Amino acid sequence: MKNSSGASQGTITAEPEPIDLAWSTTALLIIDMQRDFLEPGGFGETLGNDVSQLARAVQPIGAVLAAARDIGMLVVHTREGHLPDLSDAPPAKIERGAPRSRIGDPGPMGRILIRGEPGHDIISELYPLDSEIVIDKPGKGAFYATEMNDVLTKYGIENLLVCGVTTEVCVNTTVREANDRGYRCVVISDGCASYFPEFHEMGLKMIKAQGGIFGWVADSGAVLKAMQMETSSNLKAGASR
Ligand code: TIU
Repeated sequence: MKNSSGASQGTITAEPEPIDLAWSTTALLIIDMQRDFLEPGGFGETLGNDVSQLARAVQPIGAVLAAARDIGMLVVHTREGHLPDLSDAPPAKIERGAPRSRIGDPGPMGRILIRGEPGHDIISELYPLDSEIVIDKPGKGAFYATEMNDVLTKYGIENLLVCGVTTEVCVNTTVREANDRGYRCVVISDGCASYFPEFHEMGLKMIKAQGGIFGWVADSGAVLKAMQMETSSNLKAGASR
């Protein structure tokens, strides 16, 4: 479907209300789908979590990622992690709690939450293409101490389809940062997961409450339905990237 200015767009059935998005100004933002959070022996497990709770988000994200690739939508992946010398890791983060291993300690997937280590990498099912953008972030929010805003501005992005892990930590922090910077965020409910199912539910409710105080929430089926009304030629023919 084309909007009045000729750009291809779709309407996503979302809460608190449907939202119309022009695909050329929309990016798919996949937060921290890293082995360190989803696989045994990584950062998530050292914090005492059951990492199997996050597996449910993989298939829905994979489906939306395939559709985004098909219509030529900008795809941005993020990874939480730190430099090998830990110079970007605040002591207050390293020292937090009583984990079995701390950030930078050796583990079965290399040093915990350190850039370049096997555990820091994105899971194979959602591995970025060379043409896609990967942003490394030291914090929970994807805008803090990263090039995120510059990259999105360069590509003319105004809207974000947001998914990844965990719902109430890095997804929520990033959506709040994005919302304050003027982006419309649609969070893909089944494309997010938490180690705590109740936090997942509340994390989504916090986003869509009060008329969508931080953004919109839609499931992957609704997002796919809106995207698949596009033919790949529609967007690719008009795409400048
Ligand atoms: N611990 C937890 O739930 N999450 C994080 O530490 N990082 C992200 O959410 N990516």
